[in-house]
Amino acid sequence: MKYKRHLITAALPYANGGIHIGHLAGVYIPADIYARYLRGRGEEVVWVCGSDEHGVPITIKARNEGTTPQAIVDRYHELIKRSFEGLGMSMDIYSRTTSPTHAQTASGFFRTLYDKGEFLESTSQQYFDPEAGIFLADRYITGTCPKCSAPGAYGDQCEKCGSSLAATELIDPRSAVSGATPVLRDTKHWYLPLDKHEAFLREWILDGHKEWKSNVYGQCKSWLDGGLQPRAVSRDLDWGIPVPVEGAEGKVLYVWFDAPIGYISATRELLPDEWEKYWKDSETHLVHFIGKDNIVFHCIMFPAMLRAHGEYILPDNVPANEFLNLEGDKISTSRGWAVWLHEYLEEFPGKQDVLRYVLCANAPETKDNDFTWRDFQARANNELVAVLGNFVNRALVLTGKYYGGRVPAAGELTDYDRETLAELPRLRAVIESHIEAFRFRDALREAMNVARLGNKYLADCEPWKVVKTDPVRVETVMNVALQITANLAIAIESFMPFTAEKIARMLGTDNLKWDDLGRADLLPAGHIVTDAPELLFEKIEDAVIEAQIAKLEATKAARAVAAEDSAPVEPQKPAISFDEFEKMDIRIGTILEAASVPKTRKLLKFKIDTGMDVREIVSGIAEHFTPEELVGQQVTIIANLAPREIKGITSHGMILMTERADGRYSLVKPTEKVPNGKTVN
Ligand code: B3M
Ligand code: ZN
Repeated sequence: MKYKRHLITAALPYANGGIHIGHLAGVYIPADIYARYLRGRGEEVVWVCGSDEHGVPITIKARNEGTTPQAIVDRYHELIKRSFEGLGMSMDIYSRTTSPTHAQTASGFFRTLYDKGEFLESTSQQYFDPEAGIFLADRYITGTCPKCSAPGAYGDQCEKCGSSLAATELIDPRSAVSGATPVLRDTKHWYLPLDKHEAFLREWILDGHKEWKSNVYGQCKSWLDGGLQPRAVSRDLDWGIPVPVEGAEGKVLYVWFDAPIGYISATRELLPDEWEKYWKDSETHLVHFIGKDNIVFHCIMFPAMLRAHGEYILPDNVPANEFLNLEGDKISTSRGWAVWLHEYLEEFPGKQDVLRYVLCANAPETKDNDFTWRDFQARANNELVAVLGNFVNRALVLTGKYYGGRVPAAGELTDYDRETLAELPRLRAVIESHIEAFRFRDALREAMNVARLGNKYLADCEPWKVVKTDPVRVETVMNVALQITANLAIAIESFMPFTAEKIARMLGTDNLKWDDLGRADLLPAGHIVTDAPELLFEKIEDAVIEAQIAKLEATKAARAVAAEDSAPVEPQKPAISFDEFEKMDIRIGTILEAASVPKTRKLLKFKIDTGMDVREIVSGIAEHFTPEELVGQQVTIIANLAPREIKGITSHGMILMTERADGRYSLVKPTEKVPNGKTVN
């Protein structure tokens, strides 16, 4: 290795929610593989992480829950820390940006840049809530979207049409804190002039780091080609690191200025006397693990900050991953569409490595990828159980059966034995080249090829048959199989540490290290291995997967209904005259018959007694009602709607109903039984 030491950072998760599989696949599992691998190679490694506890979303969550931001971050900091530990994330420290060390480090960093004149100061107009007496962050201002007229748009974005907005564009702005109409007031902020660092960043990245992943390099290039602008590094908020400048009361560091410095303060906490050699010595290899939405902050903003400060090194690589989707849809905490790590650990005890394996094998390394529970089951059963678990189990069961768990001496090796064993150092070299290029999916596949090599060797040598005719040959075969098993434990340790530990324990070894990988003499003749091996993995049944999918759908539906309860209602349609209303003939009728429409999923056809006649009406509610439960119900229909042909059936009218966000429908009907044909006015 060409570096004296390695400093690894992983994006600091916001402490306003749990960790989900998108975070793990994007950031934390790659970082853990890389850290474990380097440690396994005997390298000097420090991996820092921690909770990102400032920022507006945390204050919004606190307000919505009627509690304090500190209570929110305390809750989620603990949850995240515990979850990471449960999955074997081996960061050397998991700190937090509400720590005193961070406050001191971040404000000191700001003050250094301020004293060096690295900031621009500018006064601009921002919305102020006269009732609450505070300046309003964009998310705290709502109003009508100027682009699509939807109500409930925020000061920075309209969620209905997706437009990015400036708060001053909102029509009829309101404070989300007090409901008052906000007023524009002057406010001073400090700006990092990124444009001043543009030429340096262009040369440093576009010329100096052509080896960066193409998704990262490409995003940096488009940011730089777009031209960099000064970026505010302070905010009018009462939650965050106070700006350490006289006259800056009520102002805090912008969370994206504060948070990356969290990497530095975490290192200080971990190594009070040695942290500077990690952050200020050019022989440190600094790697940031992040998701693609953080690229600009880690490749443009933070390096500009570090350069402006002048004492720090810059990152050597930022191997950002793309996004992981879930069952074909974006992961969304607000919509409840996520698989949470803390829930997985509870519902799949002892299966940490199954999740680690699937999320690495399916990682969105170069493009967004999709996690499905069916794929999770398939990989668990067809790869972990059938390949890895099966090989280790056969090697140990046969050794137990033939030799009481004692490693037999190898006799004369055949060419095939030698070819097989020669694969081990080759696989080691391939795995190393992939990991060091941050290609963890490829590295994992090659690590699993050690197990495939073992399975093929046993299948080709058939010791269970040959033992009857040539027991001496089988001693060699089982010796080779056990050497492969020991190599496998080493090869998978970075990816599946829990399984590697189990294999090592069953092999009676606790000192296997990376540099042993590739050797054929790891288990000497006579060494004792377990003669009662435990199964490394168990099959995951359909019912388990179906329950997870049902849970996802139910959570999503519940969140949709909850969101609907607080969402702004559809704006009223343009007014109509009474005469126009008079044209509609709205009646009460009774459903006499109901049946599904063949070859359709959504349609039901009805025979409805309207008091005037019995007519056929088709309605798209087959997914929400059974025909049986509708027969006999009274309904409200628009009787004089022009007939429409639907799937070959002429529908004479429309049944009125309302739909909830989770797809539940409600019929609009009289509160007591009325004669069919009664008009509705
Ligand atoms: N808190 C996480 C995110 O954007 C953000 C990372 C900070 S790393 C310094 O999801
Ligand atoms: Zn809009």
